[in-house]
Amino acid sequence: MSQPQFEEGTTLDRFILESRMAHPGATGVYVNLIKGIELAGKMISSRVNKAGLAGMLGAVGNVNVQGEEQQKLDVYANNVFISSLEHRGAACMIVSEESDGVVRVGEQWHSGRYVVTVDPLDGSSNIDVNATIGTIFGIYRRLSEEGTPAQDSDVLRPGYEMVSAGYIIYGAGTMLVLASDGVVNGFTLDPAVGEFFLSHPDIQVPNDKVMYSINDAYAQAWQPGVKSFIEEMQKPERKASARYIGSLVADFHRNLLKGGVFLYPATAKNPEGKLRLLYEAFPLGYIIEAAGGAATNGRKRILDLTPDALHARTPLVIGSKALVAEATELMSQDPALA
Ligand code: P6P
Repeated sequence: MSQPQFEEGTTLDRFILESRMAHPGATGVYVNLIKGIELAGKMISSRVNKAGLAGMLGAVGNVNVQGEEQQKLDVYANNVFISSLEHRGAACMIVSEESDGVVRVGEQWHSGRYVVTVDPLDGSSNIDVNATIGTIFGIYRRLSEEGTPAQDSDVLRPGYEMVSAGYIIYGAGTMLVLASDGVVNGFTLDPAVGEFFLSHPDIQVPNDKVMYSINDAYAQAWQPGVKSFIEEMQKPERKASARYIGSLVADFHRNLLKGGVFLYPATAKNPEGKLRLLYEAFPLGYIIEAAGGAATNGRKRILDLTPDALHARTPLVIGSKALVAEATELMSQDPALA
């Protein structure tokens, strides 16, 4: 669907309101949902930017459902994201990396039309070293009847059934990247004004840049297909470069804008991979395809997968279409680990 043309400087609010006009049956519920996500992004950005001053660095002494040590900002981001959505009548359920089970909104909000999946603060192991981190979200339109309690079946679905996805990246600046109607737009926060402004309209991932992003500390555990791809990338004639920030949102965002491929493959120790399907691979897979790129699990298109559990993991190969295809061709010949 072609979107109305917006000039740079358009606010996110104007963008989502005018995009609604491209949907004759739109009721404003999606606009309401995105405004809730926008508010959460502003609040998390403000807190992240002064974390060192506000005593918000470090761990809380708990581990989350993933068995990962919870950082104070993880907990804050999760609470802010949920509270920004659960009292708006737009979302009926939230699935968060930081919450063991689904978060169903209160009975008075069962009318909510959308289910939101979220990694409230991806890359949180980088918080204490002031590296770029981010919030990743995916949006499904519910299958169950509006006004009734949401069901697990509203969210344990293929990724291609999502209707929108995005992330907020907290780096040198704060950007909200939103994929909707098959188009990816980037909005940069002006903290002095408190508004997101369109800065990257209609993002298309370059297909000519040879850049790869993988944690080669695990090279001894890689399957042959991964080893062959990385060796191919390291041939002088490929003129490749390598970057690995260790924060999925940061590595993804760089590849989205500049081109390249990010890989987090399965190993014998982690046969399902490390990254999460519902709130990491699916939203980023939705975004990259809308930007002209691709995402697989090393064998199949990520968005064709169906999670069997809320916190299901997956191997991930994501970025420029040609590089993803080259890596997947090699990796699909490896013996299955799971
Ligand atoms: P490794 C951060 O902890 C994270 O979940 C992603 O943001 C990142 O891509 C990955 O893990 C890094 O994992 O094993 O390379 O440290």
